[in-house]
Amino acid sequence: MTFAPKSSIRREQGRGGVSWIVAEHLSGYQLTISPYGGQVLSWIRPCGSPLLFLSEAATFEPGKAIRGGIPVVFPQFGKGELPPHGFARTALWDADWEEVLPNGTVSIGLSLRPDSLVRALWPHAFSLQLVVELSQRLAMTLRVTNEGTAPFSCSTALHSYFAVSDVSQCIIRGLSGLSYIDLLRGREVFREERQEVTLGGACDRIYRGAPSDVHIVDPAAMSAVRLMKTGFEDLVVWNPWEQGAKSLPDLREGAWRRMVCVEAGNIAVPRVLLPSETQESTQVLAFEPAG
Ligand code: TA6
Repeated sequence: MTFAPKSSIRREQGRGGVSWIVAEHLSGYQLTISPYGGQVLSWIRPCGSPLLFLSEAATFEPGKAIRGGIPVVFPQFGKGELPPHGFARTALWDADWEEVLPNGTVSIGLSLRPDSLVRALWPHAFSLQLVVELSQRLAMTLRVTNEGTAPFSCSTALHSYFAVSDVSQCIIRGLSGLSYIDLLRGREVFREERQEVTLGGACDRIYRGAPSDVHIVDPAAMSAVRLMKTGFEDLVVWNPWEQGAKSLPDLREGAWRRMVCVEAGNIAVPRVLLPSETQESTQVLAFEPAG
């Protein structure tokens, strides 16, 4: 008698007193999501190799962001009137469904609506929905709805931390010809001429009008992650490098070398949502061997 592999989903006691959602697809890919922040914490290949970086020094305390995985950025990107990258990543989301679909895809729906604390911070009626689907790919759909009677402006992003052997060897393909805002050079705008973008030091760039398809290549691992996006205009490439990492207490010494952030988002030009309007954005990640 042969047993066909099946997908599964369960709850596990996570850190910070939160119950984590742990899913395994019949292909062997695994996923962990924390309702705190609506945050994917891990995405692991069938062989056990993690494709996302999660800091070993990450804090799992109320009010603090978890460094790693795929934080959800809303309604503000970066620093501003609200906490850095907004309040969605430090809020407790509702888990609306956790199920295995007939085709074996694991589907998880999370949502966030403003509580009194959030309304005091940001007086707009909104709802966020994040749908995460694990098959041999990791698909995420982020929906922002204006539930109020007046327009509001917001930025959104999926702040993905990718695990790499050595960021100084990492190659990002698909950005050539784009203009980018360089946050390390006074937000000046430059043009990317390289077919293959490599990082030789600290990098904090917002590539504008980025294509729907880019590759993050880890030559040492002979592998790549393909990032496919819709409804996200920009891509941020970030690594603090050695000096910048020293100001991040939730990043172990030297850990900066094993991560690179490539973040799909609507950042350079925040989106205005009219009453009842929904903005839908998707990101699909797929592992690919890369010779
Ligand atoms: O993603 C780029 C960025 O905005 C950088 O400027 C850096 O601040 C990074 O986000 C990390 O932000 P965090 O608030 O998670 O430490």
